[in-house]
Amino acid sequence: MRIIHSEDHRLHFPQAELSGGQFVTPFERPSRVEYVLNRLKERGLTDIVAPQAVDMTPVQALLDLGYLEFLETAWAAWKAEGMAGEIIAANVPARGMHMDRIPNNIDGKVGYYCHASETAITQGTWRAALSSVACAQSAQRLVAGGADHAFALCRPPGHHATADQYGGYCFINNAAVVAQMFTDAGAGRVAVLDIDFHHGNGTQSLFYDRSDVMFASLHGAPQDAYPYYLGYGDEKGAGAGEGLNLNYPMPPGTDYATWGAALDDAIAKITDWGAEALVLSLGVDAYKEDPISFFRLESNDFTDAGRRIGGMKLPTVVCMEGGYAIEAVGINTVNVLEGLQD
Ligand code: SP5
Ligand code: ZN
Repeated sequence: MRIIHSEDHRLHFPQAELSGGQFVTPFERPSRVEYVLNRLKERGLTDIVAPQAVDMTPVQALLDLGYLEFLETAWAAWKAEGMAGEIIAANVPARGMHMDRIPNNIDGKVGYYCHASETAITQGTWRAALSSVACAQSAQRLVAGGADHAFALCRPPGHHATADQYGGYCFINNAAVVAQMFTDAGAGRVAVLDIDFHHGNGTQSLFYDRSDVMFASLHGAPQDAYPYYLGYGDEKGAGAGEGLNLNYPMPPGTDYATWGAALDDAIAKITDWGAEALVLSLGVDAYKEDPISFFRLESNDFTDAGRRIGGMKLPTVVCMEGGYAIEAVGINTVNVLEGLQD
């Protein structure tokens, strides 16, 4: 399996994450990628290449143009306003306020385009986000060209990013861009399977009313887990997309017996639907030791999950999402990839 990786992810290295009322070193940090790369090499997965240049056409087709311009220019505007620190949203439009009037003031604009203030934007965030989507796009081209699988070692991750909001450590929804590229190339049925611990609210929202992309997500129940306000089981899609959004919210303490049964159900529905291509949003934060999550998967469960997903025999683009138990992120990620290839 070819792996696509860009050093430019390092341009995004925020110093601060607002967590429990304190600024802490972000859970989503550059060394996550080093752990994955080291483990890939240990396991002989050494076909690692840099991405081709980013293609903004599908990104612009899928996402809000004002949002993209905001991401590109936010740092300069923030600094021009005299702000001393990293970009942190301090206010967001809430119940009873305007949801569609965009402030000129950068502080107001940041809140307009943000849904979770744990996530900081820094000087290099835009370029890192573009390098991440470039990795995903190069992986998509390989699979569209006939490869069984390709792994985009995306960082920053993407699945929480919507058409016009960042948050949850995500800025551009890499997996969604891949799905869009498949449909642009003529695929009538593309499935996105999201096994990150957190609900893929961004991906759900981007395809909620579409008939050509199915979205299935296994995640911590929104009553108990970020992103809190989306991811319930009764969110099934709308209009032409009715029935094509599948949420599997699960409670604290969920183990592989329960999680694997949800995975099997999602796999059966993707298969029955007749998906032609699969995008796997691969977070490994369902791991029992993850510091911000509450499932109980063991490392070998990730291998088994990879095998079950590989059993679909679909052309598959894997996009890296979350996973914060830093020493185990490489092992668990590579376990999924090895299972896929079995
Ligand atoms: C891609 C991805 O996995 N994003 C996850 C975003 C999670 N944001 C909420 C983090 C909450 C951290 N709470 C810390 C509790 C430590 N005990
Ligand atoms: Zn996650």
